[in-house]
Amino acid sequence: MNLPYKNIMLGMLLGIAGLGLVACGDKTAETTTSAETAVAAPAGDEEKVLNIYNWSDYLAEDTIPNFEKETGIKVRYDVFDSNEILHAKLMAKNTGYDIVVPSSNWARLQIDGGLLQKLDKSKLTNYGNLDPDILAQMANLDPDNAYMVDWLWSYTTVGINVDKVKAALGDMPMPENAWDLVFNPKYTSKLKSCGITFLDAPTEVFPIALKYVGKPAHSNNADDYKVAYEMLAKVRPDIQKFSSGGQIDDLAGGNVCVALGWAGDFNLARNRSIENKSPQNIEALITSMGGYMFMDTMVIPADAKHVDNAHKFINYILRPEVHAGLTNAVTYANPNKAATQFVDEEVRNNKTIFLPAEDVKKLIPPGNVDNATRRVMTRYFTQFKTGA
Ligand code: SPD
Repeated sequence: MNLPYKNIMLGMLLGIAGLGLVACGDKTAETTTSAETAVAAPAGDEEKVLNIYNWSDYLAEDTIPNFEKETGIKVRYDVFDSNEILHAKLMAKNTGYDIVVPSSNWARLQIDGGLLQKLDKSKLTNYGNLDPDILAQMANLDPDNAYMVDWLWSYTTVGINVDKVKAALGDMPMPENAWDLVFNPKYTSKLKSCGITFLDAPTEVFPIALKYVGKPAHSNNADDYKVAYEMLAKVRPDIQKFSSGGQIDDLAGGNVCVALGWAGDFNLARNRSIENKSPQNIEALITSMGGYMFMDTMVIPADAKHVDNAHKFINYILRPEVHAGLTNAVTYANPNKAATQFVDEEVRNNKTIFLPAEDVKKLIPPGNVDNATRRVMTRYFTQFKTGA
C-alpha cells in the first residue's frame, strides 16, 4: 500500500464517520426506458438483465462491456446528477433499478425508510479487498456494512482554472481560505468576468456555506440557514450558473473559471481539456477550512428484480483491476486496498485525489439533517438561486 493511500485510510478512521443498452459517459441527465418492460425470467432462473442508475461521468469505458461479455448479463445504465433526484425515485418505490448509487448519508435515510435491501455478503467473494478503515468509517452510517458498498469517494471543494483566475484577480493575491473565491464578494465581483458556477443542489452547498459562516455544517437550526443564505445572497449576482453534471465540460471548455463542485470532476475536467486538445490549467483546491467528504455507495433498491445479478456486479467492481480502472478513468479515489497497485502512478500520487491524512481530517464528514430542516434548506436554496 503506498503511503498517501494509507494516510487517507488512517485519516478517515480518525476523522469521522434496457435491456442491452450501455450509456458509458452519457451526459444526458437520465433515460426513461424501464426495467419493467423486461421479459419475465424462466422460473428459478434470474433473467440476464441488470439495471443500474449511477452518477454521470463515473465509469471507465470498458467497465460495463467487460461485465456483459463475461457474464452474458445485459446492462441498462442510466445516469443522474443529484442525490435529490435519486432519492425521489426511491421514495416512489418503483425505481426499476437493481443497483443505485446514493451518497452514504442519503443511503442512511433510505435504509431508515425501508427503501433498500440488505446485501448477501456470501455472494461477495471479493469483499475482503475493501479497506477495513473505510469499512469502519462507513459503519458509522451503515452498522455492520449491511447495505452499502463504496463505489468511489471524494469531497466538495473549490475548483479553479488557475490562469484565468490569476488574470481576473489582477494584483489581488489568492485568499488564505480558498472558499472566499466563491463566498466573498471581494473576490466574486472580480471572478464573475471569467464565470463562477455552483453545484445545483441544496445539500451540496449548505453544509459548506454553514461552516464558512461559523455554524455547524449539519445544523438543525433554521436561524443558521438564514445566516448562510444571507451570505450566499451577497454573491448571487456574481454567479453565472448552477450545474452539477455540467461542470466538467464547462471547466474543460473554458466557459467558467471557478466552481463550487466535486474534486474528482475538477481533475477529470483538466484531463478532458487535454483530450480535447485545448489544455486548461484546472486545479482542485485544498482549502484551509476543508471541504465536504462524500462516499457514493452501491445499494440495492427494495424493488430490485435482479438481486443476484446485482451481487455479481458489485463483486465484479470489487476486483482490484476493475476498481482501479474506475479511479484511473474518472480521478475519484476508490476504497479497495488491493486496487492501489493498479492505479496509475500519476493518479495515485495526486494529493487532491488521495488526500494526505491532515487534509482528510479537515473535511466535513457525511451527515444528515432532519426533514423539517431539509425543507428549510431547500426553500433558502430556491430563494438563493432565483435571487428572490
Ligand atoms: N462525475 C461523478 C460525480 C459523482 C458525484 N457524487 C457526489 C455526491 C456528493 N454528495
